[in-house]
Amino acid sequence: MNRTPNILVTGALGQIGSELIRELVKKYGKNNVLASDIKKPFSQMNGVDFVQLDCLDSQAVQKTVDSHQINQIYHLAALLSAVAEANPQKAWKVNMDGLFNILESAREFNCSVFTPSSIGAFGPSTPPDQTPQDTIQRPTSIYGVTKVAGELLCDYYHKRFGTDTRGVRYPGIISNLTPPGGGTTDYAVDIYYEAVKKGHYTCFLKPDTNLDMMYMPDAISAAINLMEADPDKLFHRNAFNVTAMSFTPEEIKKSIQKYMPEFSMDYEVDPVRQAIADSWPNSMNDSAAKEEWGWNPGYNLDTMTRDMLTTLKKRL
Ligand code: NAD
Ligand code: AKB
Repeated sequence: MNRTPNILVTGALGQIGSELIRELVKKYGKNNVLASDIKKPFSQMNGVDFVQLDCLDSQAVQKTVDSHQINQIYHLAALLSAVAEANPQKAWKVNMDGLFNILESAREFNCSVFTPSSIGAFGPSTPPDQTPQDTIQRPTSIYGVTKVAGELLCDYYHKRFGTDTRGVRYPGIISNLTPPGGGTTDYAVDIYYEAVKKGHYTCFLKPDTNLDMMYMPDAISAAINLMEADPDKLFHRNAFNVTAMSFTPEEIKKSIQKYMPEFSMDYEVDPVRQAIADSWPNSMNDSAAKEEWGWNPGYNLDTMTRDMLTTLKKRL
């Protein structure tokens, strides 16, 4: 981007938004970042401006973008896979109508837009190993349906109106600041909290369920680096496969046991989340992101485990 970004983040109080805001403020300064969410924040957000904004209210979205002279939007407001499956009608509204309202304001006020897609955009007929960038996308969860439709809608706005839309297909994100919002990959966050608090975790996915994952610092740099990438180099826009590691519950257990040998785990499988996980890839191929904008994750399972346990032991 040539312009100084004046950024709006929707869903800013969620797992990713709460950490993205910090990095955006570090990079662009407080005066260039406006946080928003349908909820109110519990505390002052270190002086960052906050506006309560429901993405389903198109006029409020338009007014916010206009009055704050926004020229870049990170649209994170959404319902995640497990929550979405419990209320598909609401998931369609939030994930689709919310995105539509953001894209319409972006078109009108000439904003660039980052919208995360997910490994959820793939389904059981997708090649599960080294899942290619361009491949079959027939997801079976409502979350996945909205993610594929969202990718297509963002590409449409780029092609039809020239709106600068960009996105990644995130894997499960692991972090220690804000708890995850109700997804299928949440076990890989919960396990660290329970390891530190109780030395034991009961996992809701089967021991051999392989899924792509990523530590939060890499997820944040993926978003910011993609938004800063030279548009001429972007052949794909919505959305790039990005991954940092792929593991099963048994493998993350062993990784924790390297640092906490007494840690134990058992299983009580949740059939809804297991079915969703079984429909997602085991591991994605993210070479397009590497080639087109230099994607390069910094953490693997071992370095992430060390950092998660050190941070949580200090805090809990
Ligand atoms: P989250 O559930 O933690 O946060 C979402 C936020 O959106 C919440 O704070 C919620 O209050 C807000 N919200 C809900 N409805 C809203 C509305 N109508 N208007 C405004 N705000 C509303 O989610 P997250 O994990 O931070 O995910 C952000 C984005 O990244 C989503 O699009 C999600 O699908 C995607 N993603 C996340 C992961 C992950 O592992 N966290 C993985 C893949 C993709
Ligand atoms: C979920 O499990 O719903 C998210 C995701 C991978 O999209 N964490």
